[in-house]
Amino acid sequence: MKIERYERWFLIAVAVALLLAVAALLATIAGEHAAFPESSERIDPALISSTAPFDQPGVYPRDDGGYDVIMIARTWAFEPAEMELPVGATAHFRIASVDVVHGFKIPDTNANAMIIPGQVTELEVTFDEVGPHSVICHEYCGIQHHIMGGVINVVGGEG
Ligand SMILES: [Cu+2]
Repeated sequence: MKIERYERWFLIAVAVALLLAVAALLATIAGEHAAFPESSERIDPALISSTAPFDQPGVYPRDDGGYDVIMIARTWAFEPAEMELPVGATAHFRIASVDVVHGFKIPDTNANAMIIPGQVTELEVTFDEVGPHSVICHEYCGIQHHIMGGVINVVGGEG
């Protein structure tokens, strides 16, 4: 089979572009730690309020300088709904739903996950900007879905 010279160049250019796209994808996964939010464990929604750590939702300092943020999602609120974190801190969120599927989004960060009943959703967010950050449920969860939200106040940065 004869392939014209320009056609061969075009085939090579397309192959190179495809390889570059795959390489960029792999570099993003490896370099930026791109990953789906994981279901780290399963939990019975009926037992959440009596199961550690979800029996005491809140913000807890970790040994590595970050924070564990334990949250419960329910119709139609996050618990805690308001919290404070120092700027530059990495928050390790663990979120569980006691009822239906909820969403968890913090605009302008990498936080964008679903909170599925029966699973614990884990994600990490590093807060680099001082100020209030909205927490939004972006998964329709009932008639009052639009009021479901919270706020993370990122404070500090005196240095
Ligand atoms: Cu909702």
